Amino acid sequence: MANYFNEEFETLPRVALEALQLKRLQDMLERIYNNVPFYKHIFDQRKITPKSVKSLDDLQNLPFTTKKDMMDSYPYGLFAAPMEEIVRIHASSGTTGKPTAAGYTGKDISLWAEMMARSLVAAGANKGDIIHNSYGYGLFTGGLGAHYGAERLGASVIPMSGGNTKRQVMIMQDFGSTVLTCTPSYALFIADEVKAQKIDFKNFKLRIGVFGAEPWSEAMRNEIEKKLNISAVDIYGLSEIMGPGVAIECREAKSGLHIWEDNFIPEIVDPATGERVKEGESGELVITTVTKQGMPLLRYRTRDITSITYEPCVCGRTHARISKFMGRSDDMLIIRGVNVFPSQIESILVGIEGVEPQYLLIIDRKGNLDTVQLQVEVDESLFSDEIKVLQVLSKKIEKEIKDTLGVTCSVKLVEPKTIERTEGKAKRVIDNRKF
Ligand code: DLL
Repeated sequence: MANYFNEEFETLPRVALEALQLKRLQDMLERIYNNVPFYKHIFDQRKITPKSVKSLDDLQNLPFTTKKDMMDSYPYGLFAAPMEEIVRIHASSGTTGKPTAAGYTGKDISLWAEMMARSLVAAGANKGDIIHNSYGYGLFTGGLGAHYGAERLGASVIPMSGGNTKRQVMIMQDFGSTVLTCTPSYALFIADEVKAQKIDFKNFKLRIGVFGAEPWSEAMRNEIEKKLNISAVDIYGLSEIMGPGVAIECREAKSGLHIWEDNFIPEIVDPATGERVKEGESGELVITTVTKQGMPLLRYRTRDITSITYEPCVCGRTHARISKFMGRSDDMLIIRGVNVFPSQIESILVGIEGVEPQYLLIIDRKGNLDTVQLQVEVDESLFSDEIKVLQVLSKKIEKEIKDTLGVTCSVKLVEPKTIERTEGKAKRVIDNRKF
């Protein structure tokens, strides 16, 4: 089985990789300075020119691009290529107000397909695979992104999109799907359906899962691998930068996601000060796209919290690895002064027998005090049991959360399958506080 999709670039020695990054960065700066008035304006204001950048280190003196800049330029203000060259437009899922639009030239689409093909191979897939793609097709980049990558690899892609889970299970079994691509929460949803139909994943041909678009813990990986009888890896991406395939775990290490550095220069910064943090320390991921033509972005603040390592990896890829994401800086909840990421709750729940990692956090403010109710689904086997067992279980969850996160919450156990499932990104928090 091939180990790499593009061996030369995936294993480029670091010195060569960094030289390539610098060259591409300098070209990209010229491109945005000459074609995007927004960038010309801030460069002129700060008296910087594309020529000011002589080394990769100089990048940190350049301005950031933020989500707000994208919104202010909505929809096409940051495009660097004329509309004649833009062949596709995607948009972020944006929960409030307008989405952000991203335009791609034909070259960008081709580059994206290669990044996704590299990612699939890193996950362990190859030409002979049948890729069951349950990411949503549409403005969301998941469906089409994974689709083009699978085709570039030369695998057979089944363009399922999300929804109609019964049919998904039938197709998966009948067509002998070997790779599943979807959100991790939807993978668990499919597992529930398989269980409800009293079929066993051991009778399926599925062997690999490529899951992303939302944070998921190591504990959730173990749960998914066990339930679906597969090897599962984490994939990262965002519409503003490209979609799925910006970074991927390799099947050999499953320890950090290789970010394709020949196209994306990553930096990790302190979200409050914007200063770079040390290797291994967590902070906000900032990405500069050095090869994109349609909408190149300079130092884009992703708001995703991770850390980076340049340590060599057993798989032989030389591209740096970012750690599994804690969540987004704007998803971080501050409950009675304590910082909490929903993914930490998930990790705790996966470790407790009798409950499913399906939960909903409801936060209110009574007087000046935050109150938290955590609704958790229990296992079918437990729900029919006597009240006392359920009481003991809720106390146990409350104690684990208090001990691990330092947050007091009241747990409400709910019947199996009562918490709303989505085929896309899971909704885990309802915050009723008014700030
Ligand atoms: O979620 C692109 C994607 C599709 C990635 C399919 C992976 C698989 P957006 O809808 O623009 O794009 O959302 C991007 O989702 O900034 C992160 O906050 C979050 N996200 C994406 N992948 C991961 C991941 C797609 N593996 C936003 N772990 C990003 C944690 C993730 N969060």
